[in-house]
Amino acid sequence: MIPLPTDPGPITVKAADFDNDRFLDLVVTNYDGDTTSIFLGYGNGGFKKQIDLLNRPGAKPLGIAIGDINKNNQLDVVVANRNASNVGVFFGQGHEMFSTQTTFSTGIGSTPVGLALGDLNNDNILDLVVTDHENGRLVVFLGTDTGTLTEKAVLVTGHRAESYLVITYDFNKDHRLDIAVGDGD
Ligand SMILES: [Ca+2]
Ligand SMILES: [Ca+2]
Ligand SMILES: [Ca+2]
Repeated sequence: MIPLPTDPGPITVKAADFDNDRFLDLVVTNYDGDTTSIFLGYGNGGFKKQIDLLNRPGAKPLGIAIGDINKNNQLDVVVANRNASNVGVFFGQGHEMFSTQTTFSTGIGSTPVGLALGDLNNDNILDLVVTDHENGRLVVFLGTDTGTLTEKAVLVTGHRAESYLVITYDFNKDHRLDIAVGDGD
């Protein structure tokens, strides 16, 4: 194992090829550091420079979803800012650059933790599902081709569910994505 230095409190890690060099890269949310870090992979198990993206102080970034939200052929990073009650999007700009964070509220008092991207309404634009851990809710956002997320629905999982992980998948093969959510911590 090769240790990678991160900001304090690394909590979630996901892999994707952000710079289109066919080597997988890593994105890490640093819960205590209120940052999101990207490590670009060499392909030999090594990683080169770290890109540090700033969440708001105290935001406590947690879950991560990766996809091309605004359809510019650059992967974007969506982060659940648990204590800021929003999701933040860092838009990929190419050349190892990302935008500053654009936030979308998940509701006053909400505690967003888990994220899943998928095209829920079959318009060829990614949509976002967010688990609201403490309140037993799922918040569904529909995407637009400009990268804006519009809140579409709030689904209730129940207060005791304490849902965290969420995925989208076409479970019943009707060509419409379904949502599955894991209960509990
Ligand atoms: Ca790469
Ligand atoms: Ca993009
Ligand atoms: Ca869609």
